Order: sequence, then C-alpha cells, then structure tokens
Amino acid sequence: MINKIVIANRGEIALRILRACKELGIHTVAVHSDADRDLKHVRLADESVCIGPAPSAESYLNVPALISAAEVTSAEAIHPGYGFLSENADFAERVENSGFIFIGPRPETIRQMGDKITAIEAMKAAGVPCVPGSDGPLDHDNERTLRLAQRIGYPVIIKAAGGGGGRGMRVVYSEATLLSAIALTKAEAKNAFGNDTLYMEKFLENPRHIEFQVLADTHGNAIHLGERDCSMQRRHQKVVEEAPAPGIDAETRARMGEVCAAACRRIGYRGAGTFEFLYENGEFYFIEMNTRVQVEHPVTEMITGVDIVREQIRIASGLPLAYRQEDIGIDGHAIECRINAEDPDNFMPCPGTLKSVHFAGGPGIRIDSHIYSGYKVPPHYDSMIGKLIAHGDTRESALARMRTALGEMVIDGIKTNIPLQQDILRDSTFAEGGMNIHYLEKKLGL
Ligand code: MV4
Repeated sequence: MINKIVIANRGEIALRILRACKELGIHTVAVHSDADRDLKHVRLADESVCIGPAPSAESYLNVPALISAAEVTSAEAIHPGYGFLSENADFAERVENSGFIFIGPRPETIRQMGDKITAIEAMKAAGVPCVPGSDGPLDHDNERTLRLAQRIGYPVIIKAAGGGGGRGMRVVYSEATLLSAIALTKAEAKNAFGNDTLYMEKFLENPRHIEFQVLADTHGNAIHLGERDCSMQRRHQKVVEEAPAPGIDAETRARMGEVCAAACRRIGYRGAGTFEFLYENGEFYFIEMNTRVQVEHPVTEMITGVDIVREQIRIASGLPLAYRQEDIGIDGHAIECRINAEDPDNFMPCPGTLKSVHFAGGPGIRIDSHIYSGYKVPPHYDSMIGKLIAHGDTRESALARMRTALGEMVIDGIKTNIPLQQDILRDSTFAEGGMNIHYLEKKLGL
C-alpha cells in the first residue's frame, strides 16, 4: 500500500480523502493556499504545505508547487480529488514522470476522455450505446455537414471536442441556422479551449442524466456500482443526486453496468470513473466519461457499502479490487443535497464567517463537510460547503430522512441554499421521481 499521499485539493473532498487515508494508515500531506490555512483537513493532516496565494491559478492549479510539495515531504502519491487538476492529462503525466503515483487513470486515458470525440469513438468501439451523430469531427465541407444534419434529423446539437460539462455547445432547430451556429460555436471553442474541433449529435429534448460508477484495477478487473440520477440541476450545476435512479430495474442496471465495466476492460481503464448517459424513452446514450471521483460519489457508497476513495487508493497501490461484481448489492436508496454558500433567491455566492454550525444526525444521515463554527468561507473558490446525504430502505424513507435532516441543519452567519433544498424536498413532482434535466430550471422559472 502507498504510505504517504499529497491531497491536492481543498474543502470537503480534501477532508474525505484524508479520512480514507487515516482509515488505511496512510500518512497525509495537506497542501493549501494562503486563504485556506484554517481548513479542517489542514489541521488534521500529518503535514501541511502552503503552495501559493489564494487564487487557484497560483495554488491548487500550480503544478510545480504541487510536485515540490510531494518531493519535500517524500510522499509517494498525489490524489487530485475533483475539479482543479483532476482531469488534466498533462498534470497526471508530470506527476508520473516526477516519480510519483497519480491516483487516477493513466494520463493517456484522461487525454482520450478529455477529447469528447475520441471518448465517443472508444466507447462506440467498446459497445457502449452513443447518441446518433457525426461519429467524428465536422469538416469544411458545408454540403456534407448539411446532409449529415438532415440524416440525423433536427434538432441537432453542435458540441466542442474540448468542451464537456455543458461548455461549448449549441442547439440547432433548422437547416437555415446550422452553418452560422457552427461558425459561432467554432469561434467560442477556439477561444475557450484552444481547440475548435466540433462534432454533431441528435439533440435529445427531454432526457434524464443517469451515470454509472465504475472501478477498474491494474489486473484487468472492472466492476460497476450501479447508477445515479443527476437530473436535478440548474445551469449544469447538480443540486440533488440520488441512487439508484428511479424506474431503472435490476436487469437494466446489470446490463448497462456490465456494458460500462466491459468498456473499462477493453480500454485498460484504471481507477474510479463515471459513464455519463442521457436516458430518454427507455434508451441510454453515452455522452461523456468522467475520469475522477465525483462530488456525488457518497450516494453510491451508501447503497453499495463500497468506499470509493479507499478503492481508488488501493487500485493506485497496485492491489486488486476488493470486490467482484457478485459481491455488489444495492441496499435501499440514497439522496444527496449539495449545500452551497449562496443566496437561495438569486444564486449569488455568499462567502463570510460562520457564527454557529450544527449538523443534522440520526439513522441514515451522513454529512461530508469541512465547515465548523467560526470557519470563514473564502470568496475565491466554489461555493459548495458540504453535502447532506440521506439513506433509507426505500426512496420514501430516504426522502423523509432528508426532510428531517434539512430542518435540523444550522449554518448561521451566511446565506445557504438550504431553503431551496427544502423547497425541492417538498415538491410533489420530485417526490414521484424520474424528472428530466429541465425540471428544476422550469420550477425555478428560468
Ligand atoms: C446533450 C443534450 C441533449 N442532446 N446532448 C450538457 C452537459 C454536457 N455534459 C452534455 N449536455 C447535454 N448534452 C444531446 N445529444 C443535453 C445536454 C444537457 C444536459 C445534460 C446533462 C445534464 C444537464 C443538462 C442540461 C442541459 C443540457
């Protein structure tokens, strides 16, 4: 097993990684910016290193500073968490070339999945169902592009190969606007990603966002941990996630999960990963793969009993998966509410000092959060300050526990989105389950 890990992240996920390390008897190095000296995991880590000033570009994205931190502490590995450098293939490569273990997929895999066209190509070849589309980049032949859209059928969506997570896309409803939409998206993509390669897909109008969690070791084993429904989102920010996805039966889960696990074996995937699908009219369509641990991983942990971060570390240590597929069962239902330091009326970030913090508790309640009474939420980073997760035997029981828990939460001193989460948990349509990706924005009147 790896004996010392640099936690190259902040906030709740840094604390989550620290907890997994402690449980495994692994020494920890917290790296932090000037603004993050008081983070909970920094105080709990065996060692800490300041890697730069508050702005992420000079600290959490500062590759030389991170590698130096690993060198001066004689660490063996770097865990990137999510966001920041977690899906940066060049970073993973530099970590490995400097003699450290990158806790994640091989750099080539990160690069392959970072380019959405090569990702789709690999998945299609591995038998994963994809959205009908261009099967590769759009070229300069406008007549060919127009025929392609005609064949796919309007509406179509133009996406940037370098995009993902909702950046660099444009929906086109008719032939008249196709070429101008492509020109606009191309210019935006070049500006945003330095890569103006585009592709085209059929635009699915009312899909759900369902994603499968996978784990793959370096011995050729790959398993799935079922799916999550992440359709409750606003402007590509997930708000509530749950597992399993309402209405997905065990046979469908096993079939799609095995498709994902088989694809992992085929491409030589390593570590934890997520297959993102759009789900519409009973069909799954792959759109992207995430090569990191995700914010919403706890709902999967709650229903499977698998510690995903521990498995990431075991895999990076060269150990075989601790589970075979037949060991994995689905126990009940779990829901996660993201808690953000933001104004519930206008979604503006609300950093500031927390006067008093009291967390919810009781059966089936889990809180992944780094905040405490007196903690000052800095203005420089993402506004998520924690996650409240409720597990129950049934979806109804998980919902009831979540409602109770939201009512127990005290976070005084700043505004949070807890009132919005309470509103969602009281929504009768949400209680039915199975809403599509547009539901929350429509409910909020956007
Ligand atoms: C789509 C789509 C409809 N049809 N692709 C947005 C984020 C990026 N991961 C892919 N996205 C979408 N791709 C086709 N062919 C609709 C979206 C989409 C979306 C997807 C998942 C979760 C929320 C979303 C919100 C708006 C649009």
